[in-house]
Amino acid sequence: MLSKRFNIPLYILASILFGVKTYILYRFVFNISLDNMMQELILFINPFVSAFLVFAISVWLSPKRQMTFIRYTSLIGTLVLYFNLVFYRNFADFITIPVLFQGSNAADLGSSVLSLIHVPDLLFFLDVVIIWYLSKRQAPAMSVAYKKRNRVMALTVSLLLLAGNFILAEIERPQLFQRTFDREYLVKNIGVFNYHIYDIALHSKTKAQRVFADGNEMPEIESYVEENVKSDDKSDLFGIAEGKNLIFVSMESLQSFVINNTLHGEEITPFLNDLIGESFYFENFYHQTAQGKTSDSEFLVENSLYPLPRGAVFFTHGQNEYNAMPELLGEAGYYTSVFHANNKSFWNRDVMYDNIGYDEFYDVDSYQVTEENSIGWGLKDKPFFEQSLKYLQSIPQPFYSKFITLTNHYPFDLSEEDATLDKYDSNSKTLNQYFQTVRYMDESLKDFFDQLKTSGLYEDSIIVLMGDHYGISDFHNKAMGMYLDKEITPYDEVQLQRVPFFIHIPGEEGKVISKVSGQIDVKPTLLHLLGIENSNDITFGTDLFTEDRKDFIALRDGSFISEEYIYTEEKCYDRQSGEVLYPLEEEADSTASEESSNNEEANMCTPIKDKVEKELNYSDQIIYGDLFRFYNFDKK
Ligand code: GP9
Ligand code: MN
Repeated sequence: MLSKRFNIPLYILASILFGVKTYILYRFVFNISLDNMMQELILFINPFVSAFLVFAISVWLSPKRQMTFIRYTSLIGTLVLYFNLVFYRNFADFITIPVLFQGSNAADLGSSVLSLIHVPDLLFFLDVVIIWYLSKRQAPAMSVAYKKRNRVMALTVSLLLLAGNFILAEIERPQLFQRTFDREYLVKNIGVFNYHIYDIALHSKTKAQRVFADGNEMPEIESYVEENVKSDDKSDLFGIAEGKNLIFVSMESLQSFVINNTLHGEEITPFLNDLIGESFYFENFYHQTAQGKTSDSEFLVENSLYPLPRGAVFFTHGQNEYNAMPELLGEAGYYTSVFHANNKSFWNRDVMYDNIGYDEFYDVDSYQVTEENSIGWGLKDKPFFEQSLKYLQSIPQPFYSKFITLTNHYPFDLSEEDATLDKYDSNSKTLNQYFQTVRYMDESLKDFFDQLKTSGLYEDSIIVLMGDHYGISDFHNKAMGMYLDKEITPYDEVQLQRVPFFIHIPGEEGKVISKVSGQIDVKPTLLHLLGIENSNDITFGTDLFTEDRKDFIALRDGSFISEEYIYTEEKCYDRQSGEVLYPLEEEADSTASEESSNNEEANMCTPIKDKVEKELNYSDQIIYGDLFRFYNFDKK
């Protein structure tokens, strides 16, 4: 009747009703943050796109079946939405396949499920009732034997809509699918149904790679690690911080080039510069992250394994077996926690943290976040540290606590009153603002140290500070070149991947350490200082205080840095001078003969390059195959 009068085919009516309902759910039940008009637009479009995509399939069916199809699609679709709604009420998150089958979560939900179902929810099924009524009572009038032309038309329209939605999503969040950093982002951009399809695909792929692994891969990897990475040496510093609290601060987007450097004649990081004098400071320390950004740096630190070449390992392999720091420290009697004022599901942290043995995750819900105390990504670093302190004082000691800062994140926005350094003046707004947020972070760290001192926690703790990854990409090379007063070559790009790494042990004298080092080395180094024996571990990094160390740092793209060389983009450079050693300029174009100094054998980077490839590949195998489930870390 309804659709007759307006002459709307039932599948279109069903799509509209379902779309409206989904949109209401997105907008008013799921707490989806919308930062700009584009996001609003995408969120508005995607419910209708997905609904139309499915309901439009009905045009290919016989008139009678059409009605059945539309009826059940509407019912099943509503149930899927409703399950998500109930799940969301409890977990403020979207269902993933692993979570659905994860015992503890299901049990959590089971006990409280009744309290999550509300009577007004019945309204949620209103459109299903309408569709059932129309499809039963008005079937003869509403069933249409669609002509082939109309069928093809419906299919074309649904695919075009889908493509349009995906294109907008890609513009809004580049590499959405490869990065898969947050379920909320996925739902926001492609809708809850496409998100489920994606989740199922990702899950099946991960499962398949796991299925083909049987543990036979491990001995080869083990002997590689034994020969190339491990060292039996213990430095004088072994156990120097035994029983102390470990406070780890992940400094968002902080690169080393700002350390001991100035802007407009002023120090950019006065606090950190002073801290160098009282800490072990590693001036040639590299981040080794890829698409998983902060989460990749966390993965490196906790496991001393490499993150993956694509995607965020936190997301794609958050359920693997690991032998991570929180677990090891937990066994040694530590209470382990993470402090980070962002959504717990960002980077799938809730799942990963639980899996690697963290006792507690103080996420955004543990903080008072207001309009005044936030900027950009959320709570500013100063109130973040301030508000964290009460928790830190209340947890059992010794503890391992990781703090993840946020203010120095792209696009590096800061309000006037928080800025204590003038902007830089170049063609890059990003770089211009970066110095201000870096300074703000430096001040927040100073405050944090003061708070640790007044609270009495300082003396019993060691404090580790690390830059998580670059903040200024090579996209800003021109402005960066202007600031550093040189032209940025691929060699400099590698050198710009240095991030600050401080180990501050109260009472210990400071020392600047120049050896080449990286995030892969953090776990063995910290365990060494805390006096924790971990001889069966499989790691690709080594303790930074022992002499007998693996002599290169591999970046995730296959570039590497050794004491002598830097290799990147198929060129081998002298690390100190930056001079190209291979291939040699004058011969680069000539047809090199066998004897030429430009054959591969003359490339002094080749031996390490081969090792780097091997090592990255072993690390990937461990993750893709979930190989640690076959490995006994307690043997001997
Ligand atoms: C988000 C924070 C920043 O929670 O870790 O993420 P990033 O984009 O740097 O990975
Ligand atoms: Mn980061």
